[in-house]
Amino acid sequence: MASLLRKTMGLSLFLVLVSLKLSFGAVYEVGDDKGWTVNDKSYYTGWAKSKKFHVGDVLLFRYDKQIHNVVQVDKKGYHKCNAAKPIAGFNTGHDSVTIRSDEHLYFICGTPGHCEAGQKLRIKVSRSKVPVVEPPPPINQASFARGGSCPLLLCIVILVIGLF
Ligand SMILES: [Cu+2]
Repeated sequence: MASLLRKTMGLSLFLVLVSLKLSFGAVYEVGDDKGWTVNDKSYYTGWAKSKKFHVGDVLLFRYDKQIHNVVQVDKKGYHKCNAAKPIAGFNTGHDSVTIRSDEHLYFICGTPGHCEAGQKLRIKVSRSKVPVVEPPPPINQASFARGGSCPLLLCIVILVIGLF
């Protein structure tokens, strides 16, 4: 019974660790030190191209809220610089947007003329973020009563239990 409890606790810990690892995405400050503002026309395109975005990552928009805002729009709104049908709007000057799905995201500034001048951002989200489970370190097989190999998940559970 005690051993079953330990195994269950070990498995729970393992699952918690895996889910924690999955929920921590990267945080990207949009525009880096320039922030969210009017730059040259291709600035944000170039900025986004240099990154690889995944579900769980966070986009941080920093800007002067007296001058700019952030409007999430659809593809058409992005290309036409039209903020009339916003998906979401932000105006605190320090807004975090978490990428929730692998759909592409489009943001523009709602201040007249800013999007046209290049304050627009398209985020292409990479499909399928396969959770990276590091391979367990080599195991001394003598430590296993049965010897031989074991299924990967069982090995990991045994390793986790061994941490207790
Ligand atoms: Cu603006």
